[in-house]
Amino acid sequence: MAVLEQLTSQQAIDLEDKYGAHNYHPLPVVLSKGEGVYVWDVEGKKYYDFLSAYSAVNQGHCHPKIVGAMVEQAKQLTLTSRAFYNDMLGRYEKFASEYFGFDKLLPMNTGAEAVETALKICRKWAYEEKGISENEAEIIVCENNFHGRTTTIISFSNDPVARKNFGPYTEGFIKIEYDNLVALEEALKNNANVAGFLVEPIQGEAGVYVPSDGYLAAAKSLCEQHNVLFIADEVQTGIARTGRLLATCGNCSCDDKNCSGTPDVKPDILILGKALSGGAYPVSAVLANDKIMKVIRPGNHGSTFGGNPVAAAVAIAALEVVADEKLAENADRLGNIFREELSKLIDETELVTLVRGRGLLNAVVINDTEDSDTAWNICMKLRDNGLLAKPTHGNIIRFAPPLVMNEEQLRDCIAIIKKTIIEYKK
Ligand code: IF1
Repeated sequence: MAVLEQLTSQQAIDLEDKYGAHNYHPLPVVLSKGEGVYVWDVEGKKYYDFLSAYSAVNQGHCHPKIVGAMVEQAKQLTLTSRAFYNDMLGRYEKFASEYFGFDKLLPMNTGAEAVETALKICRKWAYEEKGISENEAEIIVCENNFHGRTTTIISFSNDPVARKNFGPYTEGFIKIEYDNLVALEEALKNNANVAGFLVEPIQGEAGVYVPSDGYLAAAKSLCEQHNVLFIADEVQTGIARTGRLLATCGNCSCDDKNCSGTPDVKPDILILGKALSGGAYPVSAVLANDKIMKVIRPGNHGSTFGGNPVAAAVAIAALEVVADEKLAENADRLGNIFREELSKLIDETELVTLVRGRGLLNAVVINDTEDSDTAWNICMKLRDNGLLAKPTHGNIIRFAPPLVMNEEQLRDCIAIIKKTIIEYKK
């Protein structure tokens, strides 16, 4: 079989099974085309995408402005490495730093790399600015976190599947319960060497856990009181996904500073990824002000592809799309409709116990045990009905469409989801 000849779905699945490491268990659908809120499988069937590549495709599949920027730059200059300057990186760093309201940006490629970068900056700041003894820094993290899959990051994970048999583990992390200010205050009071607090504004993989109102603001305040850096991992919640530019800080261009009523919480270190490129290219970044970012000096950190000209061009275009198309406002408005309509299922079927989320990052909790396959089977029926979604943990289905969706498309999807769940028979 010629490598690029047309495949059937089964042929594509068989190839991955035979020649690919089995590090995923995908829903059995083989996609070959994407446009806006839609994807098509190799047999030509059309689906609504309700995962958006885990919130990387916020701007919609193959957005013409983003793809156009990528193609134009790729024809000009793709990669210089940081051994030399190029004419795109500085422009991107200025644009993005001002866009999010920080002094500086350190460009990387994947979310996990950006998280690792933030941890390194936090530790170095602790030793050189806070005066913690070298190799004694502690960083507070939350139970049920997801920050990526590197050895250091899984060292502070409590997911046995992500962690077991990957030791020995990196030290220097204190785990506390998410959304628990007493636990955070205790950890800050009882540990003299705390450098930072790393937190997801909403715990995505854990099941779209939205913390109590005021949690993030109070947590930031506790960090300030103890001279500890507040590090926000907005890889999944950022870039308009939750109905604001960031789940922590609106930086809204619109007059109403808190369009979704959530107070602004400015992180000391902001971690971005995924939709920073609109899903067109691996782009991640760490942003901070000079008093923190100054600890990084030549030779401390870097990456061959970090901040390359194509990444720079793509990220500028992706962020311009978010502002031009008012994606945060759209996510906020459509998210309210989604939760209002799906919550009606709680009274219509025993299968649904809860609907939660912010903006267009939502989850439906299925009335079954974590180890049941009910959520998976519902997602298989959703696939048959033309909508793609996937469970996060056992009984929780995440629903996260591209933010370019319009109300008519959303209501069409709500009807598909409702019909599928109501008609589902175990
Ligand atoms: C997979 C999960 C989501 C993230 C946050 C950092 C990263 C992620 C808050 C790392 C990545 C991705 C990874 C992907 C599936 C997806 C995921 F299910 F794994 F947990 F979204 F919830 N911080 N999340 O969500 O970014 O290195 O992947 O670019 O690994 O299966 P990355």
